[in-house]
Formats: sequence, structure tokens, C-alpha cells
Amino acid sequence: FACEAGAAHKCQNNEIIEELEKLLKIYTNEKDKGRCIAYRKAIGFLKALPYPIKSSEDLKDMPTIGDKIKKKIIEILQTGQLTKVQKLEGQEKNVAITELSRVWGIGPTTAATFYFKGIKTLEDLKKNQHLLNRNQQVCLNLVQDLEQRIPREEATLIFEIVKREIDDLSGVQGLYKATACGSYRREKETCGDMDILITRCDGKNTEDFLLNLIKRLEGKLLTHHLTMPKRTEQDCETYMGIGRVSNQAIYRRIDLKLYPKEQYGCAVLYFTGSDHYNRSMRLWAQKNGYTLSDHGLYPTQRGAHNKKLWKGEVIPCEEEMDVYKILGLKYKPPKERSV
Ligand code: DCP
Ligand code: MG
Ligand code: MN
Repeated sequence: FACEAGAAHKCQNNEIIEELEKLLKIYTNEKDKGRCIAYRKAIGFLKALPYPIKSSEDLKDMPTIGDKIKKKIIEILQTGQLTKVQKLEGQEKNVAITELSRVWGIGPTTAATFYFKGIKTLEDLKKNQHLLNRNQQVCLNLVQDLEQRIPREEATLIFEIVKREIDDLSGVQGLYKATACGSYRREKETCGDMDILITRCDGKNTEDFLLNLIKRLEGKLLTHHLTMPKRTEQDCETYMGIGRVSNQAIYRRIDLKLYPKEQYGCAVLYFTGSDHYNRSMRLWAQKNGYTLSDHGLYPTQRGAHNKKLWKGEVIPCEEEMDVYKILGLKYKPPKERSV
């Protein structure tokens, strides 16, 4: 774990990993679960490996990687690529799925059903708008904007606009607090979208706070709503939408989430990612007798095949640091979690 959750070394096998990830992506689209697990395991292992693989000799004592994937790695070492990737990526169906999945709200499954109706390109989608739901229509029309990454300065501006509105709406400075998570918090130069988490610091009822915040942000930032907040069993609310910082600016995807303060530490941890980092963190929690999610940390007892036998009361974690302390881990700054 110490390795996978962000070792101090630079990744030594990027060429191999990049090519294997192409296959993983295709197998994910095809919902080929067995292969996905095998490839994800192999890739995770290679990411943590502190030295470069140079020949088949280096692969000998690596039970985490299956024989078929080992053969693929050797092919990459010899030719720099995989014929399998060339073949699969070139297949009409996969080309179409990749193309159609550019639209937010169209995943591989939906894309495949479109493909079987003869819809293969964004142009085809435009001619068949009646087959799309409202969100897919909106995102199809904005696809060129939405697939551009957000420069950090603009991301900061978006966050500032949201924070200002939070303060104005709550009336009391500091009653609510917000954290920009995701790739922004990991200090990336650009972000795919904005992931903003909000909590009420005094733990009292938030009533319609998120809904009112969204209303206020209409005209100032938000232009299209994709999903309006709805309170879940766990007392959380999620909003997904689109906005831009001015009438000339590019449209951006913006997520706003409201979590109760006793869940906030786990939520911030989860939405800071990366997804790889989250996976290794969850695994570590499991091995140490806990279950970790965006909603909290629970003591858990597991039996054979990792089956949950007992789940205790949630342990309140208002800060990320609480999670690290309970799990016996040294705090890792977000910047180092991009593995
Ligand atoms: N997340 C996760 N598993 C998923 C999806 C998300 O653990 N299947 C977590 C980790 C991500 C965070 O949520 O870092 C935010 O999701 P994003 O898809 O917005 O990913 P990032 O913000 O990391 O990257 P990007 O710059 O593409 O938005
Ligand atoms: Mg993001
Ligand atoms: Mn997001």
C-alpha cells in the first residue's frame, strides 16, 4: 500500500502502462469484467514498481501479473505498441462508442445501443435528437466546450464565485464552508470539471440551502441544470450542472455537493481522489477492519471471501486528518494523490 498510495518515486513503466490502459479502456467499454480486473491489477502493480521492466527476465517473479498480460508487456517492450490495441481501436463499433461517449450523459452502454441503431457519429446524434433525453441534448450541443479542460485560473474564479454566493446566502461568515476537490485540489494545472463540496459547520439543518444557492448562481455562473439536489438517505445532496464565468467564456461542468459535517472529512477525501488513490485507501481500510466511503468510516468485521459480517456505528470524521489518524496513516497532501 505504501507504494500504491503514492510512492516517492517516479513511475518507471509509463510506456507499458499507457498501452495497457488503452486495452483496459476498451475492455471497460465492453464490460469484460474478468479482463478489467486482471488489467487493473497489473497496471496498479506496475505503477508502484520502483524500477523499469526491460525484459521478460524482470517479469519472472510477479504473480500479480498473469501470463497473457506478461506476453503483452513483452510485445510492448519489443515493438512499442500492441497489435491488439490497433485492431480493437480500429473496429467500427469501438470507434463509434468512443465518439458517442464524448457527450456527457452518454456512457458506453448507451453508446452501444445507439451504434446498433446505426448512429455512429455526433452528426448522426444531431439528426436523431428525439432519441436523446434533455441532458444529452444539452451536452451534445455543448460538447466542444465541455470536453476542454479548465485552466487553473478559471477554476479558481469559478470557486470564488461559488464561495461568495455561499457567504452572502448564509448571512454569517464561516457558517458554511466549501472545498474545491477533484483534480483542482490535487493542484493539477487543468481540471476536467469542478467538484465543490459544502458543509454547514454548526451541524444544524441545512434546509434548502443548496437549492437556494443554485437559484442565486443562475445568471451569475450556472446556465444549465443537469440534476437538481435531492436529499439522500445519508443526508447528502448532489447537484450537477453547467456554467460559465462570463457570456463569452467556455461552458464548464460544475458539481456542487452538500454533506453533513460529520461526513465531511470522508467526502473531501473521496472527491479529492484520484480514483486509483481511493481504491488503495479503501483496500487499506478493509485490511484494518474498516469500511471507507464518501459517507464515512465504519468499523467492520469480515469473514471468508471478505464478506461483511458486522458493520458498526459510523466514526465521525470532520476532517481528512481524522481518517488518516484512525487508519494509522501519515497524512498525504492532495498533490501527491494523483497516482
Ligand atoms: N471518484 C472515484 N471513483 C469514480 C469517480 C470519481 O473515486 N468512479 C472520485 C475521485 C475523483 C473525484 O471523485 O478524483 C472527482 O471525480 P472526477 O471525475 O471529477 O475526477 P477528477 O476531478 O480527479 O479529474 P478531472 O480533472 O477529470 O475532473
Ligand atoms: Mg473533477
Ligand atoms: Mn466531477
